[in-house]
Amino acid sequence: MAPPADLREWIALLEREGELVRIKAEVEPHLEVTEIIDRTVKAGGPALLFENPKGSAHPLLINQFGTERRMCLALGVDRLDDAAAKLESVLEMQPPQGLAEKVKGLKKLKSIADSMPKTVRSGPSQEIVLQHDQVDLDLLPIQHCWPGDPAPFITLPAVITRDPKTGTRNVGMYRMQKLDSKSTAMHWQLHKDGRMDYLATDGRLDVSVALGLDPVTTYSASAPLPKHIDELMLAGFLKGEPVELVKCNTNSLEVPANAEIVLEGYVEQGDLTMEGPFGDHTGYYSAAEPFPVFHVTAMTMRADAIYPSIVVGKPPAEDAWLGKATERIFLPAIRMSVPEIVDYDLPVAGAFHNCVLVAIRKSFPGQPQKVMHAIWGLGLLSLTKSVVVVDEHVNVHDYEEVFFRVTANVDPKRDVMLTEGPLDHLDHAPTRQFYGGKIGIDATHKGPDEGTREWPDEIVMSDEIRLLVDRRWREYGIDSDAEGANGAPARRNRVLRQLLRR
Ligand SMILES: Cc1cc2nc3c(=O)[nH]c(=O)nc-3n(C[C@H](O)[C@H](O)[C@H](O)COP(=O)(O)O)c2cc1C
Ligand SMILES: [Mn+2]
Repeated sequence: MAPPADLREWIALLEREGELVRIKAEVEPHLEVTEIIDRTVKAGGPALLFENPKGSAHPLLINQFGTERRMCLALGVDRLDDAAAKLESVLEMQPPQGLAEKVKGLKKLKSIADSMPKTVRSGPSQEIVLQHDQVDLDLLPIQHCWPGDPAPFITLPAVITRDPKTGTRNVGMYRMQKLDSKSTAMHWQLHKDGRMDYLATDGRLDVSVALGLDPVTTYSASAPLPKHIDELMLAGFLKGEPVELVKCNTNSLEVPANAEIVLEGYVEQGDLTMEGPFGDHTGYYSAAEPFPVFHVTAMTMRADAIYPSIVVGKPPAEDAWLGKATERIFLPAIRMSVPEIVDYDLPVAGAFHNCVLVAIRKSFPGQPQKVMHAIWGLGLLSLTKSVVVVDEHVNVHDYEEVFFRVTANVDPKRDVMLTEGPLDHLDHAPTRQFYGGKIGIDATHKGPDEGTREWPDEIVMSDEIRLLVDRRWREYGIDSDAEGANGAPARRNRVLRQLLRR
């Protein structure tokens, strides 16, 4: 099933699948939506379309990505790993042998060629054009998310810039604090590509912001691609068709033709404002800091445009599944440079940058430490504060099992590595912002070649008896979710429950 072509198709799909509730009651975008959505997300509830947000004629869509099922529907896959598999098949391409393989190879290459965005003459995102004096952010139901926030924030934007030197496009998701009816702050954190584009100009940088896209393109804005790769190409690849773009009216950029709303404008060197505090995905308020001012020179939209939003806060929040999609989709790319990685998990409660659990196929001493260093050197994963390494047969998504391995297999003096390096912009724990301690825990089995005693055998039931009990299970009349060859369904449920636990 192809992913939805625009936000409206997406809403229709959610509705058909029983995944969306329309709310007719007038609801206040100031805090009230947050409390509703926080309860809904934490209960695994549906996407919500607020049809009458107070003070705006535009409906507000929220929680479109709030469950694993919806994230899969968004990407048009049955499992998030299926999206990764598609990428893996391209990354792992080998020189083809024989005609059949050559044809298959060409198909894969075509899927890459078809991923490039293409410019079209017109699109619904420009049905209405408000320029200069007509620009009015007050038209939108921008949410004031948390009590300590100083203003409303646009929370689900795709922010588009071009590198002034190379011309490469970048699309990122960066919150935007509303300053007045024609400007916002632009929260480009220290390690992000948008900020690099900003720093590379000595004057003005054109910026356009797309709101209300098809879900794959929205997701792609949050994906941590290397700087030289256009996120719209990833979107095109995952969608299986190119993202269509239209030229902006008041700056040099192009924006998705299918957007609900577009803000065109610019930022300028030296033009900064205090941004924040903001109730952030760390579960705490991130401190007020200076960030560039985004001046809006045009606001274009569809007639009856729908405004998209998301609330981050104490995990788990809606962004959990955007993060999980990235975790899955990037695994094949990570394996390209760290092939011993079998699987990994970024716990939602660890706000993604605080903790990585990684299972490796170990074949030499020091390999867990090699993998820790590799993670601390890989893209935005380099900001990870703690890395836990386990053996390949450990299920890293089962946090109780990881806890078991860490407590059982670790000699703290031998297996804990403390080091230091760059930390996430939002990490409030280190003494100094951006830089501090890191911990690596080697919870793998060790053996004499690593200078330890003989490692004991793990307790495992024989296959013969397990199969026998599988076969006879119903006969015992015990019933329960322990049913199944190896308790897999029970374990999966447990993992899901953990994810949702506060
Ligand atoms: C809901 C949501 C809000 C985000 N807000 C910000 C933000 O305000 N500032 C920021 O630098 N990154 C933010 N991020 C993370 C970036 O979108 C992410 O790191 C992305 O890779 C940035 O794109 P870039 O790598 O092209 O810079 C947010 C992510 C999500 C899912
Ligand atoms: Mn980027």
